[in-house]
Amino acid sequence: MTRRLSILLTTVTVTLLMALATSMVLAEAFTDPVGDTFDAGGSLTTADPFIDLTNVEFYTIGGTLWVKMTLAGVLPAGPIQNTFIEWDMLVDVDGNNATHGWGQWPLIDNGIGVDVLVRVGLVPPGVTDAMPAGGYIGQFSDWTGAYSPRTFTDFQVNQNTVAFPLGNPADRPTTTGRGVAAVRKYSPPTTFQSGDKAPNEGYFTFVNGAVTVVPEFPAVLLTLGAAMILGIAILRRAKSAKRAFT
Ligand SMILES: [Ca+2]
Ligand SMILES: [Ca+2]
Repeated sequence: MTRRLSILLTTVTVTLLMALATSMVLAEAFTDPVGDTFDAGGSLTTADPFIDLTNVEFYTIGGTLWVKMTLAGVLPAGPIQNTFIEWDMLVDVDGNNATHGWGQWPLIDNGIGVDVLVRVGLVPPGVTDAMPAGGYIGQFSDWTGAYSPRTFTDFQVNQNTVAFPLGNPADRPTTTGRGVAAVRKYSPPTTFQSGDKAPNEGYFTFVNGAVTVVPEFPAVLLTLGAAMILGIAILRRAKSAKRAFT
């Protein structure tokens, strides 16, 4: 009985440790579930198909990392009255959760310290003098000095995909750091209505154009793993103590 329990605990622990060891997977394209869009409280909610991420792909053009997001439906052909939508890449440049120019919003950023927001937004008519008719706009924000997002125009919106470069439009360096892809819909433009993100837990890491995903393991699993290791040690000690007295 004790031996069986020990074997079972060992097997489960080894499985858990293997899962932890293999959680960093090198890849360039990452899938996201269909239908996992959420509301401002984080609860599942029905959303427009162009809010629902299904795939996030990374590739390099001229030394700059690009992201291409695939959605469950075709993106709007033009601006929508009283509605703002954005397809975001939230980037933690310094890998430090304590620095976050954009603020903190775990529902969207999964807890990383976001220093840079690169996005393609769909601006409604009549809200900005720079774009009175509304439309798609590319923006890079890093919150250095006065808040003044840099715009860029070489983003691509095509059917159910949106692609854009992650580098600063001023010099377009290769982006390094960590990131989360997100989609947000505000309607009216100041009220979060629905969103999606990828990965759903954890973040992507960028190193010289190579991207990995690091899913953060729930603390309960790590605690369970540690408890099992402790349990095995206690069982083995008890067993050897029993042997010593027989
Ligand atoms: Ca999704
Ligand atoms: Ca998602």
